[in-house]
Amino acid sequence: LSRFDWEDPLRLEGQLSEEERMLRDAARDFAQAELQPRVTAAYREEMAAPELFPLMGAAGLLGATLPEDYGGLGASYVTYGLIAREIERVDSGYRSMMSVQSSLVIYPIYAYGSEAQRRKYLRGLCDGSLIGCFGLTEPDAGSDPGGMKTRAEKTEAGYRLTGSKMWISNSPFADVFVVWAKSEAHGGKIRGFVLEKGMAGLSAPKIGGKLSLRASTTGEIVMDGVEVGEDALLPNIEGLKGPFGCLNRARYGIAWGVMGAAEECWHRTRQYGLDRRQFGRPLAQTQLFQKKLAEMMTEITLGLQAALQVGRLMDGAQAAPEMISLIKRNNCGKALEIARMARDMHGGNGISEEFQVMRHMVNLETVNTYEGTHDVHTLILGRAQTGLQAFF
Ligand code: TGC
Ligand code: FAD
Repeated sequence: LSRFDWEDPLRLEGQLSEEERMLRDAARDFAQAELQPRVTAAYREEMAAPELFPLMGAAGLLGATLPEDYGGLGASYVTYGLIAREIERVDSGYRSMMSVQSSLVIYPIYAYGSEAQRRKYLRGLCDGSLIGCFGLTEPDAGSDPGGMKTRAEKTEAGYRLTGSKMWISNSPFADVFVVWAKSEAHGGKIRGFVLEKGMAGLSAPKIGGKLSLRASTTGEIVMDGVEVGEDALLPNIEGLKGPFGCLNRARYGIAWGVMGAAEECWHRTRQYGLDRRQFGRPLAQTQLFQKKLAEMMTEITLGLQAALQVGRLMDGAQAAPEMISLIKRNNCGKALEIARMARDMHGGNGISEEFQVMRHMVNLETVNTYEGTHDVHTLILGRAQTGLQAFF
């Protein structure tokens, strides 16, 4: 039998290709060099950070799975997950900026857009010279996006959009807005539209007072009769499966990302327990402390292994949405538990920004809620095995 590596108990490393490891290392170097030094102040001051997009773009972190022809790297979904893990090791808000851009803006324009839309937006979104946002949620339609009120009315030249979106990552500084609306010209079906900053009637006020995900900027999207041409419509999708197709990818990335945040909490806590002495011995030499470290190691190892399996299935076009619900739900829930334990195990220092763990804990409250709440994914998994709809 061979040696046990506590940092990689089931040898994830050996299951990655050379290219995946290389891109993962580049993402880690970027995150540690560019993001880690700024995150404590950015979180405290709730700083907007649009300047990070070109930096992430130059590092190849935006739209990594997109073909090279359109500005991506042609990377695997496993690589995309590894990137999310490295960014979220620093902060869930920074991973949010990346995953909205990659999965919720670049992906729908590529998958559902016309060739002209792809050529117009994708390169800029991949290099970070354009910032995107995704408007699905509304003040009265969160878990139930089918209840949205935003409407697209047909005009002579195209459409007029009216409605408002709530809790939209990146919207206050976005250049490109992918928004979903019920279109009367398409029998009231949900359709996607690409709007641009500066259009008459379009505004995106910032939402203040967030106690979580403070390093990511969140806003509304207000559409007060925004007139667009036919060329703003995403032509190749209709119905809720349009936004859900994007959410599948973002939720998958989140399942990896939260494991990065959890690993950071785990590693910091282990070190803290080795350094901090009480009752004449290191905290790490107590049974309760070791039990909690064992829980952390176990859940993270299983969560990463599950995310890798779903990633391999995605790369082979074999993944089902319920698999993604399973890992999004479980990994977020476990990461949140781990961050709460880490906060507790740091004692008083655990509430200090310097020790980082409480920021992760508070961020993970958001991540457990967005992209389908923990309970919404519970109901998706309940429906999958009973055939019974329990949402309403
Ligand atoms: P339901 O009847 O289940 O489905 C309606 C249509 O959609 C299709 N569909 C999917 N297609 C692809 N992938 C999926 N995961 C799909 N889920 C459903 C389905 O086949 C059907 O198609 P068709 O052709 O038959 O019409 O829809 P429902 O209205 O009963 O919805 C149920 C529910 C609760 C599961 C769903 O609405 C849901 O997932 N709610 C959660 C909403 C959510 O996740 N919002 C996220 C907003 S974006 C965000 O949070 C970004 S955070 C920033 C960041 O990522 O960092
Ligand atoms: P609600 O749907 O009102 O849910 C409230 C509670 O009720 C939850 O616990 C939920 O699980 C529970 N619940 C709901 N329905 C049921 C049911 N049928 N049975 C049992 N329990 C139920 N959205 C976007 O479109 N784009 C973005 O970029 C984006 N970014 C976000 C960034 C942040 C910081 C946050 C906080 C949110 C963001 N969201 C975004 C919105 C997010 O997706 C929604 O907040 C989420 O889907 C939940 O919707 P809600 O807030 O309306 O909660």
